[in-house]
Amino acid sequence: MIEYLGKLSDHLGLPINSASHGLMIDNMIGWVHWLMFILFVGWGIYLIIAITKFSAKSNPKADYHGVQSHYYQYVEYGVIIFEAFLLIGLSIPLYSQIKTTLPSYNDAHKIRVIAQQFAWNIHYPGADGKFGATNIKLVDEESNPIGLDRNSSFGADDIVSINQMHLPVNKQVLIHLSSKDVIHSFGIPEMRIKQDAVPGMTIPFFFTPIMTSSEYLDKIKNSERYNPKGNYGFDEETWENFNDKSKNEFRGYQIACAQLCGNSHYKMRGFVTIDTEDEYIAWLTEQAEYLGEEGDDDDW
Ligand SMILES: [Cu+2]
Repeated sequence: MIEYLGKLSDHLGLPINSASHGLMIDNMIGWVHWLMFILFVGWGIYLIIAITKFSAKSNPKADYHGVQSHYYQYVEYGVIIFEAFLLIGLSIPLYSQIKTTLPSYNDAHKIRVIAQQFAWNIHYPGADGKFGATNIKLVDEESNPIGLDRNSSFGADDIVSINQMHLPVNKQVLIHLSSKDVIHSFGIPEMRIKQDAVPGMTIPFFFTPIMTSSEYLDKIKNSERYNPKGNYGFDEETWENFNDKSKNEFRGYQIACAQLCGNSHYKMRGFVTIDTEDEYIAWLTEQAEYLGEEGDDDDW
C-alpha cells in the first residue's frame, strides 16, 4: 500500500526518474502530498464549521468555556502520527540509504567534480583508475582549470572535461564534489540528486543511473523539452543549424547549478550523457586520444 499511494507522484509532473534510488524519493513525495491534501481538506472543512457554528448569530452571548469535546485533540494526534510515519518510516531510512551509506571507495566508479563560476569541471582518473595530484599554483583558467599536475604519479592519463559529463549506465558512480570559489549546487533532476558544492570541502555523494541518454530522449520525443518553443534561448536559425548531437545535449540530462552563485548562474549548465558500457569506453578512449594531441602541441 505504501508504494501504491506513493504513486501519486506519477501525476505531479516530476521529471522522468532515471536513477536507481529515484522511486523511493518519488514515493516519499507522493506521501507528503497525501498528507498535505488531507490537511488542506481538513482545515477547509474546519473553517466552514467554525464560521457557521461560532457565528454571532448562533451565539448571541459569548461562551467562556469553549469547545468541550476531545474530537479535535484526536485529529491532532492523527496528524502527529502521520508526520512521525513520514519522518521515521520513510525519510530517515531513505536518507540513510542514499546519503550516509557510502559505497566502498575501491569498488565505485569515481569521478571528481569541481564547480566554479560558471562551469563544471569534470575530472576522470583515466586508465589507471587513480587521480593525479592537483596544485593551486598550476591553475590556469584557459588550459588547466583544476590545476592538475600531469607530472605527478597517476596524473598523466587523467581526463578533464568542462561541462561534459559522461557516465556508464547501471554503474554506481561516486562523485567527490568541491568548489573553486563560491557555493554552487550540483543537481540533476532526473537522477533525483542535488548536492551543494562548498569551497574548502570535498563532499562525496553517489547514485546509479538506470536509463541511457538515448532511451531518455526516446521517452521525451513528444514533449516540450524535446521540441522547445523558445529553442533553449537560441534564435530559430541558430537552433535549426545545430546538429542532432548538439540539440540532444540541450534536450537531455543536464547538471543545473541549484544555488544562486553569481550573475551568470542561470547559464551554469553541464551536459550529461549516460552511455552504454561500450559507448562510455569509446568516449573515454576518444578523450584519451585528445590528450596525446595536446602532448604533441607541447613538443612543438
Ligand atoms: Cu553555480
